[in-house]
Amino acid sequence: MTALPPRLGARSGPRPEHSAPSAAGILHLGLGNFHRAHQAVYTAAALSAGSDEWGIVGVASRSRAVVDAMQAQDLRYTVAEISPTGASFSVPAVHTDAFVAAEDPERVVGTLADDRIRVVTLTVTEHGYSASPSTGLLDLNDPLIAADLRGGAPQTTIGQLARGLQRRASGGGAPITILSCDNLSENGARTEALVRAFLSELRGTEGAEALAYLDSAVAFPSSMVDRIVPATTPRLRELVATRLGVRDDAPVSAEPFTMWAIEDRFAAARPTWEAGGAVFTDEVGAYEQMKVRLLNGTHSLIAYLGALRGVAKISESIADTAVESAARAILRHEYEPSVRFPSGVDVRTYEGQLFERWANHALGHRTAQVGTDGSVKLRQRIPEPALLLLEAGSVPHLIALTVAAYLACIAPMPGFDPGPHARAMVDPAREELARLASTSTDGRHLAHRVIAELHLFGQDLAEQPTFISRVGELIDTIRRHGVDAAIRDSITASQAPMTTTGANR
Ligand code: CS2
Repeated sequence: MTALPPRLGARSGPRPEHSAPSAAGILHLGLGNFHRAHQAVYTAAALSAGSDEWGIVGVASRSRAVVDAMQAQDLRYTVAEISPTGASFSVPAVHTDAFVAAEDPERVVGTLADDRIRVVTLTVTEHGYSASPSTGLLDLNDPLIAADLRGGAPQTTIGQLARGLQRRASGGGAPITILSCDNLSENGARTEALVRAFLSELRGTEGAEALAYLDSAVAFPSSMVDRIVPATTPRLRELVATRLGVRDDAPVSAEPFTMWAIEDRFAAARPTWEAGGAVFTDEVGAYEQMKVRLLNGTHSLIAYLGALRGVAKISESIADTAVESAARAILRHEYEPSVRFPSGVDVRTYEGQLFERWANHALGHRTAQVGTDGSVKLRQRIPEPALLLLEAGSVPHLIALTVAAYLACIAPMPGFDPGPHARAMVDPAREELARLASTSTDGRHLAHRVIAELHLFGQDLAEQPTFISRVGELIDTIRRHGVDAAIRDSITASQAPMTTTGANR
């Protein structure tokens, strides 16, 4: 019998290349794979460069799995960088503690109020901000927000931030920076607006002290984060065991590409993340737009088309020439015209890198993962570029195809089977959308109810009948003639001379 490999820990496995943190200066909310392969890796580089007071207290929102594994491994885990030509491994050891917010929300508040914490980073996903999809404002109808406003230990991220800042304000109010690292446009300003909305809803003058503290000592810079990080698989655990000779129950894999653009507007000290290649810039808005539309928007299209074509992986989806043509068309004709590129970024080089990154077959990034939470992700990715084109008199056929393919996956009409990868997608709006699909007469009816009545993609797109009926037509093409017919139809239409939106007015 072969002996089991020892568990990864301070005494087994590769030694981190940086010094151990001497203190925790960062509280991180959202201890998922993305954080562990992104901010944690930049923080490891900062520690290597000598700033040892920047350890991270990592907080998982609900799940114990990563926290338990990290605690059993002296807070270590492996990052496997996977390219088509091979894998390389590192073991960041930047966390000083890890716990689960849902089990101990009071501890989140207490840690945020601790003066030694000077930066809070967030990767809680688009869904984690408790914003109404229709208005983008704090969703006061969300029962968890309502409960957090009533008091008691807060369960939502916005509630935790607001309650933590309230406690910090009353305890002397040392300056602090809240840094969103999620794929939302203007993520800093949006996080600030949501926290302020929460505090403003508190009874009487309860939120007044914290609001004044926000004015004087709290900064919410924006940041653009980028690295493709798949969910962990048993194969990754086996790869780590074989290559490093240790058992790691919480490894993460990631592509070689990584980028972090941060607005340099911190209220207090910050780690020297530039040691890991982070760019501090006043052009974060441009970086965000470029990334959220070109990478994420096109990623959604590739995921939904791939799932409907029956493929499990993003790399398999983009390997199909029809999907590749759809991706090229949406980039060139529908996303690029809406983007102001950051200085020094060459659009063709960036686009070339995107296709290489999506084609990384060794990474195993799944269509179901990218297709998950579409109701909140698409809201960030599609409305503005679609509206710009509609206002200029042309129809964004491939953005319409993205929405049609999304609805075909999540809200299939009776008699249409979108396949196993679509069924595996998780979405907070799935139940409601499925109910609408089951009682809609055809694709147009469904598109109308979702976009015009439910305002799933915001209020402005709700008033665009040409777009809505194009989405409806494409839903019907997908269910009657198949996804390939819908791809052909959208590409042909997007190449036709400018379509007028006369019917729109
Ligand atoms: C993806 C992103 O799941 C998704 O929707 O588009 O997670 C994407 O992989 C990252 O944003 C890349 O930085």
